[in-house]
Amino acid sequence: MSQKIFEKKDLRKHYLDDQGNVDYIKIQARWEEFKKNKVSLANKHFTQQVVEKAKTLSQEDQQRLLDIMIEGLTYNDSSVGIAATRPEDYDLFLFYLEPLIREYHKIEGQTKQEHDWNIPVGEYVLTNIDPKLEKVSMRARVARNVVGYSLPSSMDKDERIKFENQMVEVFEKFGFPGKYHSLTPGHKNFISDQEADVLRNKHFLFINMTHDNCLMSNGVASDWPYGRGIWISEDETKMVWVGEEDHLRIISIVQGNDLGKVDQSLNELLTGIEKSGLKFAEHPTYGIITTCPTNMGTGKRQSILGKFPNITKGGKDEANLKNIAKSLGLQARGIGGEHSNMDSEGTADISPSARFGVTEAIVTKRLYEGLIKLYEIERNEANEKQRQNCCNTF
Ligand code: CIR
Repeated sequence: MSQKIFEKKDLRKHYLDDQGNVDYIKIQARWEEFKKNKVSLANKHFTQQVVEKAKTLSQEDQQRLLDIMIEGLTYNDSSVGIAATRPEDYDLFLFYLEPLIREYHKIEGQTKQEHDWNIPVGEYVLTNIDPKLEKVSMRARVARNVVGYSLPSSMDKDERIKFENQMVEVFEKFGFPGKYHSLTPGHKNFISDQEADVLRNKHFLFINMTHDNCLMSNGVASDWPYGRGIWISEDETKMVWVGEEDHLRIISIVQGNDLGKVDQSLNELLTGIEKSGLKFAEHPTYGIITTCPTNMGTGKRQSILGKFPNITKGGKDEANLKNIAKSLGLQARGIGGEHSNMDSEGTADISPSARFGVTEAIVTKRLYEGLIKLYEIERNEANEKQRQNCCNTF
């Protein structure tokens, strides 16, 4: 039986008193209940001091505070459980969010996000790791939110449509040949569900967000599919998601073996969008402002799709790859992104975990250095398997 998915506007009512004000007793009771199982960062950092400080805010701001943690209050399997509602949340609620951001990004002492896109072409070449890595799907993306709009978790339908239309104007004149595909019913660039699925099968377009409990509960998926779409360059190497977890996810996909080339392509696209006059939300300390605190800093995620049949034992032991990747500062996900599965060849999307306190250039370096070690482990596992097979024949 399919599970009913609830929306933010219904969920938040559980944490209000009879007058419609935020009820901290109800919130704390829920967090305590969850502590028996899994403790999200939103839960862990909602201390008594945070409650006391929160009570000094206006009721309007207290309602916002409830909104930013509604996902964590709803689902016991959230690991972070936070979705910011507007860029200012990272100032107003810093008394709650700062320790959480520090813990997630392992920040010690004072750190200020710096940017550096000076990523050399010809230095991080995958065939130097393994000659078989000649034609690899390499991806990089940055998350961006535009100043002047609420973040996706608290946009209303009109604001989503207005933002999408502003982006269509950018795409029409920013100088890259390509096409915008809109999921908004009645939009001049509308595409059908079938056409959208073709783009999903190519791993270009994001999923139907209403299928994701987290995104439904925190309001990011509200008003689906209004204001959502994707711009794709003619050669299908550059893309922009509009209206997913952040206003924009700016993406480059390159088939090849030089990690620097994907960065070059991504930076061209990002610069093109910036030159069109959009101003991206940025925090003086925490860098690029994103809906999920996990993406703060560079907002950059860079990955390759690699095959790890030996570490994953033919795709049956995804956890082994995830654990090894983690120990190397990498994340391993399925081919369809977070929460998706790997195939029988152990095909996984591998990226560095670091987003904050590293520059864009360091993200690429970390990916390359992590891959050197990961492929070495894969080769060792293959050799070990071969050795066992050989001995078993006697
Ligand atoms: C959680 O808290 O478990 C989810 N909201 C996912 C956190 C991972 N990051 C993300 O979606 N950008």
